[in-house]
Amino acid sequence: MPSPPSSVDGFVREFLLNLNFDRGVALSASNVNDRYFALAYTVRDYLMARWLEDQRRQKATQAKGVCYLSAEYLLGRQLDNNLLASRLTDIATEAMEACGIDIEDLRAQEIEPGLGNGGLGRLAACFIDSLATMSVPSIGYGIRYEYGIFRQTFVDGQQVEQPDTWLELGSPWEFPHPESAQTIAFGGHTETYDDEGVERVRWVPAWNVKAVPYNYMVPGYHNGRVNTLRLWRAVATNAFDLRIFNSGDYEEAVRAQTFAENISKVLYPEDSTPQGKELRLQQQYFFSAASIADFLDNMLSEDYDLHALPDRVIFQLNDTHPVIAVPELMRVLVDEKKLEWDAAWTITRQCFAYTCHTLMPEALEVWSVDLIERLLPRHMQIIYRINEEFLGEVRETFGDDEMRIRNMSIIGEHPSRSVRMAYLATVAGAKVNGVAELQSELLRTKVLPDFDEFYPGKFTNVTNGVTPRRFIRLANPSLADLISEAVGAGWTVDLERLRGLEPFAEDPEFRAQFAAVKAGNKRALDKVLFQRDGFRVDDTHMLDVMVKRLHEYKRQLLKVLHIVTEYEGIVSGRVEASAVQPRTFIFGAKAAPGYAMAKRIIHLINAVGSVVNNDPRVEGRLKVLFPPNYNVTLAERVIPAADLSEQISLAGKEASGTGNMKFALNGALTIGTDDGANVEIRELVGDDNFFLFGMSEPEVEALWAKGYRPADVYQSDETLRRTIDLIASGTFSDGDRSVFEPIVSNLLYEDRFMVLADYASYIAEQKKVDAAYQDQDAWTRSAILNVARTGFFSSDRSMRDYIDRIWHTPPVY
Ligand code: 26Q
Repeated sequence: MPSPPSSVDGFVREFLLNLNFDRGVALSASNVNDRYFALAYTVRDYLMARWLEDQRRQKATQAKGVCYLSAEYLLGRQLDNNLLASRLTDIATEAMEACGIDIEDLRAQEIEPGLGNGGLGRLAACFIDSLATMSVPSIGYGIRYEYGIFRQTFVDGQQVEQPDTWLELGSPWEFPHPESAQTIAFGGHTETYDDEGVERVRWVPAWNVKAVPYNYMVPGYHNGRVNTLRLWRAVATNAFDLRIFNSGDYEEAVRAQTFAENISKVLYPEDSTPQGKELRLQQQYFFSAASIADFLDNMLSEDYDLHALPDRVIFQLNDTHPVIAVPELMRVLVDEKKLEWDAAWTITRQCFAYTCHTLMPEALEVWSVDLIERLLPRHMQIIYRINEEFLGEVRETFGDDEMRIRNMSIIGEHPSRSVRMAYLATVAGAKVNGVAELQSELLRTKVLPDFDEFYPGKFTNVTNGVTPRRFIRLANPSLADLISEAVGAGWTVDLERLRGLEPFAEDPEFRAQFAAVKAGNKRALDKVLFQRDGFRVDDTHMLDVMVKRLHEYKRQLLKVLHIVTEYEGIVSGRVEASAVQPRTFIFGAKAAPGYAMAKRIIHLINAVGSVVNNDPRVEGRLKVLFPPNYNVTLAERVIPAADLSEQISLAGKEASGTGNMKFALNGALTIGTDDGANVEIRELVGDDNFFLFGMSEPEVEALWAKGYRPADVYQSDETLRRTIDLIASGTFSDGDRSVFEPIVSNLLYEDRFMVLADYASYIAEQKKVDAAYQDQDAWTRSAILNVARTGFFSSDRSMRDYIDRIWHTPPVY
């Protein structure tokens, strides 16, 4: 076992051993990938003793812990994070230098594991970082997709998806454990049998797959803890191999193998309006069942009394994706462990809690009864019984109010029979939480009001957070140093200490330093984007950034209208170019491959960019950059350089947002609606340090009720008319009016997300942004106050809230 990190020499020695004995190459013959692997192995080696110790301890203490069940983990690169956590950054840098290697080249070699779509997956990654840092007994369970979120490219301004081959060269961070595989069954039928006088049900499945765990280290920050992230990979069971020999039908056997391994092959790139695809349900059950079995088999002491399971574990459901774990635990307890139904249900309903990440009804998952019956016949029976008993209780409380019964039923009838997964999660969960105050309130009062009435106290809020280790310390090292000089280094694990920066906002010297950090980050971004995409970033420009998945509700279109308005103003001669505050607009956004309107909007952004960036009349004033393939790695470069953070969703649609928090913590000011966590950001930073615009959620409701006619807005606003007309004219599509016609007519005649209704208010607020930016010193003061006052948004605080309100799993030191 390597000794703790002590010397550069020791590190060099370990590194060379790994290079020679694990990679099988000499330093002189090694390529950058060999060196990256050897460095990663060296870091791993230093973490290993603590990891083994923590795995032993989680079992030995039998303290209550969290199993975080998530179909997605958007981890980002591991090397830097693990160096930081283990205090090895400096030693490793010097050691590489001693070997004649620039560690920067090795960092660049890592392909981030993009095993998530966006906010929800990144949140899971922040949470496991915080749990490790806070010494909370916990394990993350998920899926080891062979292909993560697609790599986005642009061809003629349109999104083209490429497979994400992140495992092509292997990953040094994973530890496969085929010997600990679980067998996961599917299909078949159920039958009843007599078990010494007790009637029981037996599930006779038709096929199965092996779930092989791949473990990842999750090191806490400077605390010597190393938790585990366990991701499951699907492989064919031996049954498939046997078939090869027995039947001689080789092709069929190979087909069956492919079929099994498809389950963990690819991440579904949709992050809303689930399509009800069978493979997706297979993925959900696959990882949920494997995780439950793994916990029961490996984490409990021998002869554990299952009635006490709620004292040992809470399974946190990250959205409804793992909800099938609920009937699975029931099946295991009743059919396999032979507990009474009532006892099993009492246990189960204390062992789960559910986090809801949306407010949009169309995003709530439902699965057809037929599909569940075919794939998981026993689970369907269990769901029916849960529903029957639940509706029985509802009748006892509310009487035979059939309307209400139908509305609350876990099984929906229209348009066809389906299981409402959010209802199942709400019935089974000890607690149900939203991810920001506003969303939790709307969830309780508007989306699930009957359930709130039936289960008083079940609904709660835990506002999201982000890890300051990755999103400040690693992403913004110069800001991190400046903060540490001012308030000491403790903020990394106690983010409320950023409050100590408040007085520094009044210090001209500190403001100058802070401004210099921002300018430096812009230059660093310039370097990255030039290398990556050939883009240039001018550090005298205001950097106005909108990075997030492409969704109509997030309203990237509103941002486009603003840019086109600015552009039209100048080229029409009504606005003097020299009077315009130079701005660079940066977008980052992936669209779900099947989301046609989202893809059109991407096309429009690129089209506007290419016209604006090539028009000498706006040169030096307006620039639009849309680097393809926005991911965690790019986020870490873009966010620290931003001046203005665009959080402009229609009020009542964005559950929380987490990018909004990352920007504020890195000293960008927000222009935003009263939506999601923006509300809490504004309360904390103060109205003077936040650019609010647009309708509130009640105003949105009122406008719908009154009747919303976007064409009327268009008619009555001259600036808006010029802007839309310019898009409609074909200016951004080589004169071809048809290209963006669907966008224009959608805006004029439908506009579900009320882009036009908020347009005037947005433009007016952007004028205030321009004016505010003229006074650089005042802007910087505001930026510092944003950093100082947003310590609340550490995911460490989110974890404390989960522990206090839901989990009751204190740290174990
Ligand atoms: C479900 C079924 C089938 C296929 C795909 C899906 C699916 C996958 C991902 C549905 C939703 C997602 C992701 C949702 C998501 O990222 N939501 C965001 O979660 C963030 C963390 O709480 C919030 O900050 C955002 O407001 C919310 O949009």
